[in-house]
Amino acid sequence: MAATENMEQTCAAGMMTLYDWRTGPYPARVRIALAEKTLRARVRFVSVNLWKGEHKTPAFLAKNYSGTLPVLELADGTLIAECTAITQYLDTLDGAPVLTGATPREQGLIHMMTRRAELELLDPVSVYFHHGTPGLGPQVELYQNPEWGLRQRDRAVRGMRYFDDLLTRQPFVAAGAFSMADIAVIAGLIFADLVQLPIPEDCNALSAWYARMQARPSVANRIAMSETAP
Ligand code: GTS
Repeated sequence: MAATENMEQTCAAGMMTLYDWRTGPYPARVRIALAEKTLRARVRFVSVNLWKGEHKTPAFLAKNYSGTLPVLELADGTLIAECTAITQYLDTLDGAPVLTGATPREQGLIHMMTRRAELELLDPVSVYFHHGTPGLGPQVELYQNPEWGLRQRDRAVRGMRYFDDLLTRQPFVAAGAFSMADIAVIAGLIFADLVQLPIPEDCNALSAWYARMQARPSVANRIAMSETAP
């Protein structure tokens, strides 16, 4: 047990590698978390070109079976995929700000709302991109179902309306402070913007919240962050 703890402390102190894509909405989730937690200096970025299908090569699939970005590689070679898992890992490396909740209640609410943001907004926009538009192009998109893509676009708009209603009653998506759940909704809106799916005009609370989120340095500087040397 002590040996495991020692090894974990050594890894936690070492340099990590983030396999990511500069403008990608899912990688943005980890970039925002890194900036919020001032951990950028602990990470080197390796770009995996989605448009060239580099995430579907055997070499990358060996790192992440799902063939998606981002993936965090720890100093000992441990590979952590999935934004939620990566954010949870980063959150436990140090103290404030806590992105995944300080109490059991906060943790429960933040995980629930993060998953809801994925299910009702971010993932539907992604499916719309891959199925309802040319997506990453014919070399990468080997199967497309446009009808499914368009249904998911509609689901994403419903999701925007859900979060709009929620944000008329509270300043953040879960609990009382900025969290991983806010980051997931931000990523959904970043992706929506990329595929030209605007927030409905009458969703004033969602638009106002997003304007506040975009003013956060972690969000505003997310693309440039990999160009600054650690
Ligand atoms: N559930 C995964 C997570 O949370 O990490 C989803 C990751 C995901 O879909 N990542 C996108 C991807 O790899 C990256 S990006 O589109 O945001 O840039 N997409 C490529 C593909 O072929 O699905």
